[in-house]
Amino acid sequence: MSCKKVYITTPIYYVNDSAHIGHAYTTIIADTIARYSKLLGYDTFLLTGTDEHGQKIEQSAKKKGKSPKEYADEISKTFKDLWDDFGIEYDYFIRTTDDKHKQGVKFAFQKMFEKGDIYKGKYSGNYCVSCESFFTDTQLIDGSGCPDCGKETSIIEEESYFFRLSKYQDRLLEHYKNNPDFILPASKRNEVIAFVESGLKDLSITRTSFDWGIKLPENMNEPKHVMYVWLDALLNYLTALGYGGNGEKMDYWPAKIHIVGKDILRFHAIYWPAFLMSLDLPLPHHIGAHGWWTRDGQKMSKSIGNVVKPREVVEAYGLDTFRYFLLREVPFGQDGDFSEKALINRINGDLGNSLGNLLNRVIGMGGKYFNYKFSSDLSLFQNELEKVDDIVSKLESYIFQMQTHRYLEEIWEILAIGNRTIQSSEPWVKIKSNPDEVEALLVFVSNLLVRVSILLYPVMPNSSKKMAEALGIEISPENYDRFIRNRELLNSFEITKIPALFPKVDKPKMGQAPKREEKREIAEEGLITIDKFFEVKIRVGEILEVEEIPKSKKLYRLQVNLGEERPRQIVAGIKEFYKKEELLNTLVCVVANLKPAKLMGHISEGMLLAVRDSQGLSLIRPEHRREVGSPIS
Ligand code: ME8
Repeated sequence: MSCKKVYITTPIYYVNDSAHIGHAYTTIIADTIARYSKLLGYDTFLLTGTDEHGQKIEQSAKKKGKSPKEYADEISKTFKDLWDDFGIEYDYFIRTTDDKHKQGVKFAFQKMFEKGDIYKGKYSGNYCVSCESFFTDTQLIDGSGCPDCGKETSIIEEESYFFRLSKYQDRLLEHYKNNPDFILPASKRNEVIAFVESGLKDLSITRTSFDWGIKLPENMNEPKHVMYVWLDALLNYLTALGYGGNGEKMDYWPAKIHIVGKDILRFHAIYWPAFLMSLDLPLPHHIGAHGWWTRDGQKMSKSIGNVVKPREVVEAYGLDTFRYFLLREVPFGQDGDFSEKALINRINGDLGNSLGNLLNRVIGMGGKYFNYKFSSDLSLFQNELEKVDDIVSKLESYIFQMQTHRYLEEIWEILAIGNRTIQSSEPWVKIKSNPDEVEALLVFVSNLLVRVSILLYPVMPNSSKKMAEALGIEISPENYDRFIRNRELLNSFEITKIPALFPKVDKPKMGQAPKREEKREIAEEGLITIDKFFEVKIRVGEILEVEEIPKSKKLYRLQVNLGEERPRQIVAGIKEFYKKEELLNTLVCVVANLKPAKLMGHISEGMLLAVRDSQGLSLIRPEHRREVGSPIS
């Protein structure tokens, strides 16, 4: 067996938020790939951890009245506890506040500096605190909006050290060209290439505007500067292996794959390889960028209160089903939507009807007809076995190409062959006339299930172990070799009865009833007087103009007549639901005494009333035409 070393990483998570489905997704994919790699017999190292420096975290801590370190300790622990409770088999949990990490980052900085890749200059740029990123003028939305999160950026001018990113532009392009699977999936590769081709500017890598970060090496005598959080964070992939210290695990480098969300691909596919080139280290084999999760079709946000909390899902539906859903529901790289309905469909369909049912049939018939022991040769099923072998031979490549949904689809094809063969052989009829054929059928299907249980282990470790136990085998690298690589078949089985693995789910379980109760209580407590209601001035308005806002998918800029001297400008997030002509010269209801706010760089002087549900958004309008400016009560 090979003792190849495989290093797999998740992003390190910011400690200004608690874990949500996006974090769980990245971590579960990484855990799946790591478990698969271990089944293949590879010496595997899985890294995860928390990203704890930077202005954003400094500010969040301040809001809670805590020191940044206290705050980071608290949140970092919630991530670690979650992964422990989810059985994530990480080998090391790194924190960027660890001394070992700080020492490694300083070492790297010194090395890049000595190489001539770092120089001192002045930086003036548009900075988004939320994303901890600078943007060029052309990247901004409407002159000041952050292209990633939409929030206002501010101009920061400060003395800064720069990394000569521009020097690596050609080498990066060369690398993408020579290694077409460096960025996975392929669809994301072109975006990165286009960005690099458009010209790389040197990167500001120190800050003097805040304090919560790693200081520069002492011999540089620059106490005001702290390192840019992305330089600090990316280097975690090396410091976790002992880089800049005892280097004891550096033989795991280069990483097999860094798994990241699409929003942080640029940092991993451009900055990171350039830093590594500067440090004269080999580049990772792959950067795998996954898509974005929404909930019931809507972007998740704390203010809407629709963030999917992984613990809640797992408490309601179980860990393995959640893992299966995440990996099966969307092709890696594409955006996905979480809804309880979709999850329940996967549980009742794929897991209950196909997988659970096949196992139940073997246990049921095996028990009833053969007292749980059956044996036979498999000559009757050669054709079916060939088809299964064909599928099994393709599976390994899907995993490291990050085609986890394909991997699962193909396993379900094996299950379909099993279920179809039972259906067409009608064992319940044949058991009287030809019990030998029924016995052979059960041996055949049990062999399929042996393979499926091993293949599913990386995705659903607990259920597949139970399946394997029922079939009398163990899940191990040795058995992966026997049953998957060498396609060995067993001629006899002694099986054990186990309870149904995936009982049918009849109705949603994620604590909906209590939530409604809670809401009612809040509603009663929150009763207001009529006077309070009249503090809100709502008026009838007529839309006179509708304009698009460049680069905004959601917003229109409207001019609305409220019967005043001049029309009001209102920026409204209704573009996805209304065409311009459906709005022009129509009546709407407008909150007229709302404090003006800036949205994507445009002043908005009011708010339209609308209702939003699972079918979309609908404006609230007067039933009959009424005079503009009329008050609504
Ligand atoms: O970016 N759907 O940390 P982070 C899918 N500290 N994935 C999502 C998501 C969603 N709705 N929301 C977030 C950072 N993510 C940096 C990483 S690595 C050297 C430094 C993903 O906590 C996001 O894409 O903001 C990212 O991969 C991960 O969660 C961590 O996000």
